[in-house]
Amino acid sequence: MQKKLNKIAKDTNLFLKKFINKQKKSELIIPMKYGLFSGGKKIRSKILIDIGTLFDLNYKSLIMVGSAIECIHAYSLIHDDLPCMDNDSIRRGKASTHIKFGESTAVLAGNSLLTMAFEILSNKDLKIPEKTKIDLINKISESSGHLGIAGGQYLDLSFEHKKVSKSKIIEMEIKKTGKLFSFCCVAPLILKRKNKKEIKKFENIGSDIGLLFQVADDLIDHRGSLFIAGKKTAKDKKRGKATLISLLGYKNTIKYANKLILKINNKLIKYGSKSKNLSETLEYILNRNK
Ligand code: GRG
Repeated sequence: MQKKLNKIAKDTNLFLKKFINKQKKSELIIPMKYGLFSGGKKIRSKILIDIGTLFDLNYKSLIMVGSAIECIHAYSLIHDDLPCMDNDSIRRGKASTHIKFGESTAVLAGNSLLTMAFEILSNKDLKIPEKTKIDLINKISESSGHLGIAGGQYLDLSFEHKKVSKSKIIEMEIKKTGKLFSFCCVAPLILKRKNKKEIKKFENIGSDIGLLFQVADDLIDHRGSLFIAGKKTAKDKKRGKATLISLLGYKNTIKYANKLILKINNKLIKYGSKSKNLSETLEYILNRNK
């Protein structure tokens, strides 16, 4: 698993470096690269490739789509660390982008990474029909906006120090984290021009993967260490964050996560051995320590 993840991370970074190097230079390139290349597991690209494997899709196109996803992900992390959001000074074991370059630069580098995702998906080297490009851009925009990452982040901040129901926590986590995973799961079906019903099915699988990912992230915060996680831990309790652990307790949260894995795997049975990579990724997501 780690070997496959490393290869995907290497290929994604290579594409992104070439893409950025082809552009005219600007002062924002250095903080953008800092946010984009300062580590990162590239787990979203791995999910995209795993689902792409179910449909025998071209690896190079998937790496390009994955690179767009990683730009949005890097943007969300830069903004998440800002003082007006989660106010974190360490990310991936290094100083957060705003600590290194200042707040206004971090905001602008983040915005530039968001728009770079659209540049990647609309660029001529991505050799897919125009209609498919538009559908991909439409879906990734929806996943990032008020019904997706930004909306989820809003809920996350507004729930601090409040008693929040399980369904509200799940809604927040699916938006904040799940929507981008849903895009990873749906993009291969858009590339294959699959019908709406099939797309919906994979959108739901993505929501469950996102939920699993977020639960695992909360578990790391609960029991992890800064040295291994590369970011401060034990923050959620201090900040009064609404998480499933705060509501269900540690053991029940692990049970909940295992049930999610079972649910996702059951939906993949029809793909036989082709779904092995994805099942492996799900185990990795739950058992990771960073
Ligand atoms: C609209 C894109 C956008 C952002 C603005 C700040 C914000 C709104 C949203 C924050 C969303 C967020 C940071 C969700 C948490 C998701 C999460 C657990 C991220 C950690 O992902 P990893 O572990 O990170 O994959 P690495 O470092 O491996 O890349």
